Amino acid sequence: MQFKDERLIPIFEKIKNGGNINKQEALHILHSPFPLEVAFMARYVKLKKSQKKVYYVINKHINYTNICISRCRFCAYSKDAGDRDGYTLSLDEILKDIASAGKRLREVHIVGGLHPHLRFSYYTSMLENIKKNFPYVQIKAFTAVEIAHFANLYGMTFKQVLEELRNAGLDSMPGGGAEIFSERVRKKLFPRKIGYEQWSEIHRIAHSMNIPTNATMLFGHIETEEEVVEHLFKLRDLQDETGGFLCFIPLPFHPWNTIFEGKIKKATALKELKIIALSRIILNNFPHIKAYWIMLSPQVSQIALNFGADDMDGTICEERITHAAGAITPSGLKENTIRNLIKKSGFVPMERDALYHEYG
Ligand code: V47
Ligand code: SF4
Repeated sequence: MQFKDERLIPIFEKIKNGGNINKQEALHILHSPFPLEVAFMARYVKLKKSQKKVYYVINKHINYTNICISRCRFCAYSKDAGDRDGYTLSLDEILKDIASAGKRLREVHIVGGLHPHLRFSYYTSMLENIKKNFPYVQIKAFTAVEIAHFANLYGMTFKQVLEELRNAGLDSMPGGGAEIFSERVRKKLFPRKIGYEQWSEIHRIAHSMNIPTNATMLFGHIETEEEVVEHLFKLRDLQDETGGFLCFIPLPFHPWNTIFEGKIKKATALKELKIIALSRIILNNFPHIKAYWIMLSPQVSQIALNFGADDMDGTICEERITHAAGAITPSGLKENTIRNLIKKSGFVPMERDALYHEYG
């Protein structure tokens, strides 16, 4: 590769030698006037990790309640208790929903708002009943934010909460609630939500119990580029320490139906792609980078595969959080559509489960 951006040459040397880039180099990657050269470097890392494979899962998202005491300022999904648009799914509704997805379902992704009144048994019996009725399904559920909420509400330690949930059937945890690890932004956008200290403590405990987890980053709001880089470096250090992360998912902020509608525009596709590439390059110790098509669009996700992503999430069926914030993407995709998106980008579709076992 003949780099037109000469500042990328020493960066690529480091990447090829398996080294870690520094913060200045990370910022240069975001500023480089040659994004296709950045894509080339990220693709190099991707090919070394997962060759030409791109993973997807037959899954279903379940958002059990939109009632939430956190009311983050970027969230269009949550409601206050007592609001007439608030809802909480019953166990029966959840089980029917899962049954409707058919026997090839491999993963349920369960997250919800921080509900002030539900009993802990609502969550444990949800997991137990899912396992009992659908033993072939793996359960990826509850962000670190929900775990912290359960610990507060029910007077338990993080570890006790995780133990009870694991005994009830929890297989892995999603990466949400990380937002951006900046106290400055947290105070402005999500002051009632846990910050990096507690988020990382909960993931550390989960990893020590062999519960694998994911990590996310919400970008394209009021964060600075330095805060993006800082977030990624914190995750790289945490993964060096525990090794328990499976996948990183960058989430572009959707401003519609939030206080930022008309004030902040959604990130451009180019910015989304640069963030995917930067993530792949910095997080060289994460096995997977996800192009979350619900937020990126199927088309941008397809291009993201050439910017270092190696996972397309899955069929999803019905998504509520991003669609409340104005997403115009479909709410679910057929398996064949995902496979074709992957093939048409020149990659090999690989069905997986929540733990990345392959079903070639
Ligand atoms: O934590 C909320 C984000 C997250 C908005 O682990 C918004 O595999 C954009 O974490 N615009 C939940 N984003 C989604 C999530 C996730 C999704 C897919 C896969 C996985 C995984 C995790 O959604 C929240 C928050 O960061 N969010 N509001 C919004 N207006
Ligand atoms: Fe609640 Fe999650 Fe929305 Fe924040 S992002 S208000 S924690 S549902």
